[in-house]
Amino acid sequence: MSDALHAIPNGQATPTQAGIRHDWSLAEIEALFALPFNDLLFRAQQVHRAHFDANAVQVSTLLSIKTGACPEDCKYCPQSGHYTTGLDKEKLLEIEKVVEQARAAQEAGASRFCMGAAWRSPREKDLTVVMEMVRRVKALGLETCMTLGMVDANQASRLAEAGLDYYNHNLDTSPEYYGEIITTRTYADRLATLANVREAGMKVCSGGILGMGEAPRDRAALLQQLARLEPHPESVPINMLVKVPGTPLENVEDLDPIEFVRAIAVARILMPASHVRLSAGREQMDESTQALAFLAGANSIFYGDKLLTTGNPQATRDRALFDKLGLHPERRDTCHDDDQRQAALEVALARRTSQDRHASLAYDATRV
Ligand code: SAM
Ligand code: DTB
Ligand code: SF4
Repeated sequence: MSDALHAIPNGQATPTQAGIRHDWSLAEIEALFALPFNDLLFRAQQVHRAHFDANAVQVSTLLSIKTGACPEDCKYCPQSGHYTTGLDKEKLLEIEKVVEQARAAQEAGASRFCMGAAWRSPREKDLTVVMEMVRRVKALGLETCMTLGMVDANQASRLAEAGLDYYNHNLDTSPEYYGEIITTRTYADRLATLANVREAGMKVCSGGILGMGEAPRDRAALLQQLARLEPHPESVPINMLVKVPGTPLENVEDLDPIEFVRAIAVARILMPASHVRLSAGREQMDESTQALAFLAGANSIFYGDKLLTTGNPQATRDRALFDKLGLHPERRDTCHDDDQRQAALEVALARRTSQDRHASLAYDATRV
């Protein structure tokens, strides 16, 4: 076994728009969940193979760039200042430290570096620092992702202009169950941030958490909301709740792993061309469940022994799992990505220029 994950050409089919829908009804989604497991996985495999190399897995590494003391009250989160979880809070990391960690992740085989901050939303002085982090990490040749809480249109544009490829902001659960989990920001706030990210020309990473005591219908409704986003998020992280002592959800009942795999399969069918990430919770999952999740269409993971504040399988264990399953890391398709990104940025820029023009016309008109 080698020391790092090495990407090899994966022969990935170009994702097509054929069969992409945004109008799945709850009844249709619940009917997918109700299929016999083998039929559901067969269908998910067919969709997966029509859009991707079924043995290629995108590999991202996470770093918490600002930890703890968050003003939000997300009941699952060890970083919320509302709960006592024994976490050492930290200020925003120095840029050099972030670059050092990004280089290490790249050497270990990651193609994307995701930086997370425990903020409700970034403050002005923080934004200029994280923009520099983006520039420096991108200069290493890594894809960049950030999750910094809510962003308005201006903040999203500035992150995009700094070169940020992906912005992660999760819907977390269904609109109906949401109020049981978070009271300090609304579902509509989350959708507004996702719209700002999209408008700015960045790729969207959005998913949720399962195993928070939600009903089966909530899992279906979460996936319905994600599939309603147009276009679909390029990246859909499906997290299994990591139960952290001190959080209100520390004793919630475990979700059956088969139900979790079903949700991955349904996400794959609803969002055929998106990367579905088998996200948090892998450390607590056995290899068979992870293998089933890959079979159900998961094609992305977090790699490296830490998520933001909790553990993730050791890189050596993941390399052994990839070897055992014959999986390989997906190679970053730089040219394709950069072309797409450039086109999206140009559209966003043109839209902003036209909005600015309208704004100044309106202003002039009122002065006359
Ligand atoms: N503070 C920012 C925000 O929430 O918008 C970004 C960081 S936050 C930790 C990113 C995501 O991590 C959350 O939206 C949630 O989906 C996930 N997450 C947090 N704690 C988790 C846990 N204990 N188990 C699984 N996922 C978790
Ligand atoms: C996502 O959906 N999961 C990641 C990432 N996006 C930022 C975070 C998981 C956090 C798990 C708990 C922790 O380590 O603090
Ligand atoms: Fe704060 Fe994000 Fe944790 Fe919510 S999920 S408490 S916003 S760090």
